[in-house]
Amino acid sequence: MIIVNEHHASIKKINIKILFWMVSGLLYLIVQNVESAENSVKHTQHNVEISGFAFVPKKLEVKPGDTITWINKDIVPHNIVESIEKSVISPDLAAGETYTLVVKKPLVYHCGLHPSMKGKLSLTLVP
Ligand SMILES: [Cu+2]
Repeated sequence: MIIVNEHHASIKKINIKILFWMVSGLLYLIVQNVESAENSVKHTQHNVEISGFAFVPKKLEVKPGDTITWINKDIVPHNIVESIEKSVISPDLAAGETYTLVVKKPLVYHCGLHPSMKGKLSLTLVP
């Protein structure tokens, strides 16, 4: 009787081990798939020129993870302030200076030094 019980116990142990490895393998495959799906999304670099007291282009459709670089082509400083919370995005950019941001969410913005200068980044949903 004791021998039979031990035999059953060892089979259970082996089954639990097999189950553990199967679950681990499955999780690994799921993680790999999610990672490759994320890597297959092409991120784009966009430039926004600050020129003639305006953001050019004023509106831009971007994907999460895209990079935006603002380039100040004016001779006066400008900056970028998020318009809803009024949170400062960039420091003052002197003539020729740039500021780069990786987009994570839509952005409605203006220049804190010249509030009539407005811009918008809207997000395109990635399929
Ligand atoms: Cu400005």
